[in-house]
Amino acid sequence: ARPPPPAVSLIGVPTDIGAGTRGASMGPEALRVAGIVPALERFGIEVRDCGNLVGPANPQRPPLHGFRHLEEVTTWQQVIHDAVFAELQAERVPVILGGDHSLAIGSISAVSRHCRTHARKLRVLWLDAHADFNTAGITPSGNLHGMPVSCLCGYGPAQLTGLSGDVPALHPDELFEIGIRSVDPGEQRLVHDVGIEVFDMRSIDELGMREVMQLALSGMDADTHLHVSLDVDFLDAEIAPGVGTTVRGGPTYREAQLCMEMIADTGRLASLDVVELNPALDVRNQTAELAVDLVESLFGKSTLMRRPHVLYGTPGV
Ligand code: EXY
Ligand code: MN
Ligand code: MN
Ligand code: MN
Repeated sequence: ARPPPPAVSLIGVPTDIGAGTRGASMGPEALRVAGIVPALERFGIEVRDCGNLVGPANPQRPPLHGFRHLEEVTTWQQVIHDAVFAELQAERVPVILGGDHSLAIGSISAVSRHCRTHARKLRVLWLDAHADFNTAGITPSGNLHGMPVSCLCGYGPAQLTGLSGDVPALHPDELFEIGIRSVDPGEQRLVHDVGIEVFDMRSIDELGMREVMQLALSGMDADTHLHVSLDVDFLDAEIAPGVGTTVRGGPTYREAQLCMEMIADTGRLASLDVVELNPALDVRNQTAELAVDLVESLFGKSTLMRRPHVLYGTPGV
């Protein structure tokens, strides 16, 4: 049977310091306005809204040595790491309301530290249009929201790679990227050389979302901590206009729902980032409302009372 509903802690991260376009700093409030608290409470989940973290303002400076705002981003990540780690240690499920995607350096570093402390296995699903695997040497923009995965895997400045207390915070074999359809030339080479498992849109077209998710969720067990990093630009731009870096050709509403439902079926979701929502670009808060819909599915909303699923085993076995 499904485990009892988890206790959730919402942590707002109102910053756009790692992005090229301003506005993601308003994301946490837009998700609250879209009803994220009652949406979760409806399932019997105890929700604590921890409010918003506080960090440096966006200085809007040009890149320096391949990074924009490295010092300010670093300060944010330390604050995020500490807040997320505290909720995990209290046996709560942190849901981080972004904020640009650089925040995942802090949140996943905390998850990694927590897993190490409790001898748990880590699985990260990175749902995104982008690989987010740039480095200072290859980035076309200097924006740190294009670099969180490389930093977590140990490719980046020490102040960002070392937050978990161990480098790398995330091993490539703990990570699956899904929905990818925009990778810069130097980034393509690095993703290939490091051996990141990427289910790009072509894989979803060819295999279907169901098989992709079976592969991405296979091999988990009762000791696995599943972290989902949901960049709302994962979604097709037609249904999710409220993001700064839209790329056409993303998952449809139903494909995205199936993705979330299959994650919920594992019963292993233990932490979540919802990032890159940009209310300044949204239309009547529809992207925030869509994100809340998907979060409901992630926490187990389903149309029917289906038979409780067991964990996904190895495909074909
Ligand atoms: N790859 C591009 C860059 O590094 O500038 C765009 C990155 C966008 C990152 C978004 C949030 O996922
Ligand atoms: Mn835990
Ligand atoms: Mn991203
Ligand atoms: Mn993205």
